[in-house]
Order: sequence, then structure tokens, then C-alpha cells
Amino acid sequence: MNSQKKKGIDRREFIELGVKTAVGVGLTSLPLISVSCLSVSNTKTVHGACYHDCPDRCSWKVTTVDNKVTAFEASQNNPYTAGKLCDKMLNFPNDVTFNPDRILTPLKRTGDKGKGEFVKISWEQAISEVSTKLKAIINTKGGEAILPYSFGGNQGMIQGDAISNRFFAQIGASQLERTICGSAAVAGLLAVNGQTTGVLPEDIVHSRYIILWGTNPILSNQHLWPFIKKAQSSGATIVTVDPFRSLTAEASDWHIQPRPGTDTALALGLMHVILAENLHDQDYIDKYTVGIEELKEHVQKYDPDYVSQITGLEQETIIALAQAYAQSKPSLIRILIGMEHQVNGASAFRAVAMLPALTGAWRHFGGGLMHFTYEPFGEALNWNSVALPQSLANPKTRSINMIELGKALNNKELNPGIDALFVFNSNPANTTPNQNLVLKGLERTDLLTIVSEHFMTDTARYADYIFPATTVLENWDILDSWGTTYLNINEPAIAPLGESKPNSELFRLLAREMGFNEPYFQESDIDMVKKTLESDHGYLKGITFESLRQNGGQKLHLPNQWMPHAEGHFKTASGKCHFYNANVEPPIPDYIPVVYNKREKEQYPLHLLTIKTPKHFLNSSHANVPTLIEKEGKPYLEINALDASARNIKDGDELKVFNQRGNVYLNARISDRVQQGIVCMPQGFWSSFYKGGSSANALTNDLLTDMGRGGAIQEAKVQIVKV
Ligand SMILES: Nc1nc2c(c(=O)[nH]1)N[C@H]1C(S)=C(S)[C@@H](COP(=O)(O)OP(=O)(O)OC[C@H]3O[C@@H](n4cnc5c(=O)[nH]c(N)nc54)[C@H](O)[C@@H]3O)O[C@H]1N2
Ligand SMILES: Nc1nc2c(c(=O)[nH]1)N[C@H]1C(S)=C(S)[C@@H](COP(=O)(O)OP(=O)(O)OC[C@H]3O[C@@H](n4cnc5c(=O)[nH]c(N)nc54)[C@H](O)[C@@H]3O)O[C@H]1N2
Ligand code: SF4
Ligand SMILES: [Mo]
Repeated sequence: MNSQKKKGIDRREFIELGVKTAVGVGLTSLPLISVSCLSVSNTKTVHGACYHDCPDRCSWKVTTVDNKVTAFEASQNNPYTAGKLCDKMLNFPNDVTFNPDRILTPLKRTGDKGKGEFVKISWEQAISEVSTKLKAIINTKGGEAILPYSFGGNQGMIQGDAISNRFFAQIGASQLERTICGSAAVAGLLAVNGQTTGVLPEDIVHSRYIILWGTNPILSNQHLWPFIKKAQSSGATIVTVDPFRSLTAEASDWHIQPRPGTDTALALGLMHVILAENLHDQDYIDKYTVGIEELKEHVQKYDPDYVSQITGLEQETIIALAQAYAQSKPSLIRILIGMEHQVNGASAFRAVAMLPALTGAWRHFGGGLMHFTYEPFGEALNWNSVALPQSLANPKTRSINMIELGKALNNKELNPGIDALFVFNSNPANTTPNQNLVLKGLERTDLLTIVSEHFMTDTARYADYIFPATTVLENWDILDSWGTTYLNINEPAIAPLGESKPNSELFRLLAREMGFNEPYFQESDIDMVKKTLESDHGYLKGITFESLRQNGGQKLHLPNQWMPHAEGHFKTASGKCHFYNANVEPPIPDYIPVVYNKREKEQYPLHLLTIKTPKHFLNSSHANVPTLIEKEGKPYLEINALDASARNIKDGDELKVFNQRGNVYLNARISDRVQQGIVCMPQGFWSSFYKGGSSANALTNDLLTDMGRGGAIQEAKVQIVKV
């Protein structure tokens, strides 16, 4: 178990770092539940935005009559997401806010952990008992015995972690390294470019050669896809690099299908060819980069033959891709998350990020690399609104990596051990790797588990106390974005249903009960929203609290042609792009495979991908909504015909997929989306709904990535039998 003082960089911290380095769809049926409400009446329309961990951050409009939603539709004022929410969210008010299964009162456990048996209690009782128990732990073991666990469930700046961060810092709780998404990618990109924001989403239309490298926008970044199609109709070639034939790969001009986790070698191989064939931009390299000589020497060994052996690609494919990429202008590489969940994840991002500097792609509008859109928000907004107050900043408490939750909960050597786990905005029993170890921890009778939720998730079933959280239709928020440059505020459309309360209010109440009277616990949500906008940065020109309320999402006021590295200006210490970075270990990324011994290879010969292929779920969110489950169908395992016939498996057969960590039962889908030796199952389905009570993460590994301390979730090996 790795617990360390220094945290990895999570997304929020990175945004703050950015500042410091200065750098409609109408509802077909109306909600059936009628809600009495004192504070809201008659017809009103408010603007809001999607809270999900999704790059699109759609802006929407909600119309209500007497606290009932009569229309929920995409806002036309945000041209990026205009006109269309995704399939997951079309019917959100009915599916989530007014879902009859929603938890609307505090609950206290009555049955055994995991059984999901609870009794309703009042807020007063819940707050009083939870704070008494937390105080007892703090007094006997110290605050570090308490571990908060939260992630992407709500990406609003306020309901994300504004007040909770203050609360946990105040009690001296362990810190959570929030690295399950984005961390390895960011670590890799910082080592090369010093920042994540490259080409902006809409500008992809100017590209003429687009490589979608380990990303599946048709599903995961749906509002980018029309822009990609527009580029294609203007003559761009679309290439997808993915070991799985995703919907996007299928719709591309060219699908390149390397073995999982071999992208570092592929990118180094492309650089080998580009340099060998003199297709690089020497002028750009001379002016704006560091370490070309070291790179040249380093990529010597990554010739097409060697790279072909590693990736499984034909040598001709590697050469042709290098030539076409380097010779097309403008050329763009779109990366998002896919590759980072491999052991070599950060190295892959590093190696890929070098390509646009090597070829000078950054010089052309629409050329370069496209990843997150962090830095403009980092610079523009007043992050003090949600930051820790000075007195609590830089806590000295230990950090525990979220990937290693199972290890942490079961580690008898940990001092102090984890006595209380406080989960909100996350469903770790489903989304964290090594699920059975996580569940073993959650089963501990001496662990106090507190969960704030909308539903009885795989995690909430193990709680001692559950607090009912509001949904995005019921609370204030302000939302930046990691995939667009639109800023949104979210105005509550209806009063909180039942006894639900926003995350912020839960932690305010707990703070008050525990005797913390500091003013930073008393700030209201709306005041924090307004304070976030207190900034005279040029990017906020024309954007105010009132304009956002009136119009919905607004685009940051950015320069007309955003070309961040046309003339260098990398945000590294040297100001240059680093092919070689002496401050990072290793200074140049290398392909380092995971080595398995003969016995391991025989026992578990198949490489398992557990990726986000469900169209109607967002991670595990919505995977309890009957209509969406019906649309999605049952969980399945995609298996190549050769691997299936070797095991006498036919399409539709029931299978047990297993390894040393767990078993998952599902049906076979014989498919040429995966190559021989690779199998794929969707992540998101709830364990508690299916045979065996296990889902994809029962088979995944809690290994950390090479940099960024992310999760090498996709490095899993399994065997399969028919049942
Ligand atoms: N419908 C839907 N949309 C979503 C989500 C969801 O759960 N459902 N989740 C949201 C979240 S949290 C995120 S982070 C984004 C993620 O957005 P993306 O990064 O686009 O999506 P992923 O599904 O993580 O991975 C994309 C592709 O990477 C591939 N991949 C896996 N391993 C490798 C590898 O070693 N090399 C290469 N080249 N490719 C590899 C996978 O096969 C997959 O097709 O999507 C968001 N959008
Ligand atoms: N095997 C495998 N595992 C993966 C991935 C993968 O590709 N494969 N992807 C990883 C990635 S990229 C990510 S981002 C993570 C996501 O993992 P999580 O962050 O755990 O995401 P969700 O499963 O969406 O769970 C979010 C929960 O928050 C709740 N929630 C929503 N809004 C609120 C609120 O306002 N208050 C409170 N209290 N709760 C709220 C929702 O009801 C939901 O149950 O999963 C990771 N795990
Ligand atoms: S999940 Fe993504 S695509 Fe769907 S509505 Fe939300 S932001 Fe838009
Ligand atoms: Mo994610």
C-alpha cells in the first residue's frame, strides 16, 4: 500500500496550478411524482448544465410549473452542444430526479453490510450520530483514520468538493489522491508541453488529418463528433488508433489496431520513421524544442520491425501512418483518456505529445494536439471561491491513492488504519479496480461507512449511514469544463425533493454539529458561485452572473485564432517542448512491457479490456434506470471467434470470466471488434443486479501507472469457461 505525503496532481489542483504558474428534447411524459413546494411556484425557465464527468458539458434549459418539470432541453445558446443532449440524459428528470427509487431521506443500516437493509431516520439524528462517531475516531485515532472518497459524480465546482474539502481538511482527515481519471495523461503531457490545452474542440474542422488516439468520441465525446465529420467532409482523413474496434474506429477512414498498452512503442516508431525519412520540421525543432539529439538516438531501436513485433501491426502500417501524418497539414492528434489506463499510460501520452512538435503541426491552425481545456478556466476564474482557506491550505496529512482503496481498507499495518470512509460523488464498489478487495474492506464490521447518494448503489448498500443528495436540478452550481471552453452556471429548477440536500449543505451541517464556526463553512452556494466570477481576466469579458443566468453557457472570450504553440510558448520551465526532460524520470519515455511468467500466461491467457462502451450509462451512473438498462441490454463479453472456438464457446453462451481476483458471469458475444487474445466487457453495469454480484472491476488490477499514480485498470489478464 502506497500512502504518501505528496499528492499526485488531480484535475482541480492542476487548474489551480495553471493559475499559479500564470501562466431539446421536451419530456414525453411528465414526472409522476407530485411535490409540494413552498418556495417555487408557477412557470419558470432556468439555465443549467450537465454535471457529469463528460467532456461535453452540455448547457440546458429547464422549464417548471409549480415545482414540476415540464420541459428539459438542450440550450440553443451554446452552439457546441446546441440542440441535443445525449441518450443518457434525454429523460433525466424522470430517470434520476423523479425516479421512484431515489433516496429521499437519511437512512441507517439495519441488516448486514451489503444487504441494503436500512431504516429511515431524521437529518437531526443522522447528523448527530455521524458527527459523534467521527469525533470519537478523531479523539482516539486522529483525523487520518477518516478517508473521504469522492470523484466524478458531480463535476460542479460547488457540489464537487468546495465545502467537503474544507471539512476534511479541518478534521485532519487523510487526503485522497484522486487519480482514477486524467492523472497519468496530465503527468505525461506536462513532462512534454507543460500544459494540457492544445487545439480547441471547434477548431478540429480545420484539420486535414485527424488521429483519434485511444478515444471513442461517438460515444464518449458526442458533441465533438459532428465537428470531426465536418472536417472529414472538407477532405480530412480520420484515423483511429484503438485495440478495440469502437464505434468511432468503425466510422473512421482507417482503423489501426495495436495490442493494448503498446502506444508508447508505436509513437516512438512513428518518430523513428519521420526522422529517418526527413519528414520532421527542423526549423520548429531548432526554435521551440529541447532534446532532439537524445530523441534521435533513443528512437533508433524503434524501427518498424521492432515496433511491429511489439504492437502486432504490419511494418507497412507503421510507415504509412508516419508518412501520411507528417505530410498532411494541418494534422491533429486527439487524445483523451483511453491510453492512460495502461501501465505505460503516461509514457504513451508523453510519446504521442511529441509528434506535433517534431512535425511542426502546431504551426497550422487546426494542427497540433487536442486534450483537455483546463488552462483557460484556470486562468480566468477566481478559484479562491472554492479553495481551502489559508489556515487549512497545504495540509500535512497523509494521502491515500483512490486506486488502492481495497488495499487501504484491508491494510492492518496502516497506522492509523482507516476507521471511517466517507463516500460522495462516487460509486467505488463499482468503479474502483480490484472490486473484491474493496468489498472485503466495505464488509468490515469495524468500519464506519457514510455515503451521500441518489440511489442504493453497489457502494451505498454497504453504508452505515446514507444521506440523500440533491440532483443537479435542485441546487446551485458553476461548472467549468475539461472538453469545451464554455462556462455554465446551474440554477436550481425545483426545490429539493423529499429531504435531499446538496453536498455543500451536508458538510455545512456536519461542520456546525462538530463545532466549527469558521466563516468558510457559512458561505452559501450562490455566494461561492458569484465569487468564482469575481475576476477581471479578459477571458471573462461579457460573462457575468446575470448574463449566465439569462443566456446559459457562454464561451470564454478567447483570442480569435487559438494557436498556443505556433511559436513555442510551452508552459514548461524552459518554455520549450521537451523531447528530453531531465527533470522527469525517465527523461525520455520508453516502452516497458509488463512481464508475466509462463505459468501466469497459461493460467490467464486473455487480455481483458473493461471500457466505457455503454451508450446509456455514464460510468456506473444511470445503470439502475430500467428504461436505460433495457436499451443497453445485458452485460456481455466480446470475444474473437478463434478464442471462442478454442473453448467451444458459441454466441450467447453463458460464461464465467475469471482470474486470481474474481469471477464475472455474462454472455458471449462473438465479435471481430477484438483481435485474438483480447476480450472486452463493458464497464458500468451494477454488480448488485447480476449473477455472482460482481462486475468488470472484479477482474481489474489496482496497479498504478508509470507516472501520475493513475490506475492501470486495463492491464488485466483472464481465462474464460462456459458455465
Ligand atoms: N457513454 C459514455 N460516455 C462517457 C463515459 C461513459 O461512461 N459512458 N465516461 C466519461 C468519462 S469519465 C471519460 S474519462 C471519457 C473517456 O473518454 P475516452 O477517452 O474517449 O474513452 P475510454 O472509453 O476511456 O477509452 C477510449 C478508447 O480507448 C481504447 N483503449 C484502451 N486501451 C488502449 C490502449 O492501450 N491504446 C489505445 N490506443 N487505446 C486504448 C478503448 O478501447 C476505447 O475504445 O468518457 C466520458 N464519456
Ligand atoms: N474497469 C473500469 N473502471 C473504471 C473506468 C473504466 O474505463 N474501466 N473508468 C474510470 C473513470 S475514467 C472514471 S472517471 C471513474 C468514475 O467513477 P465514479 O466517479 O465512481 O463515477 P460514477 O460511477 O458515475 O458514480 C458517481 C456517483 O455519484 C453520484 N452522484 C451524482 N451527483 C451527486 C451529487 O450531487 N451528490 C452526491 N452525493 N452523489 C452524486 C451518482 O449517483 C453516482 O452513483 O471510473 C473509473 N473506473
Ligand atoms: S453526459 Fe455528456 S453528452 Fe450527455 S448531456 Fe451530459 S455533458 Fe452532454
Ligand atoms: Mo473518467
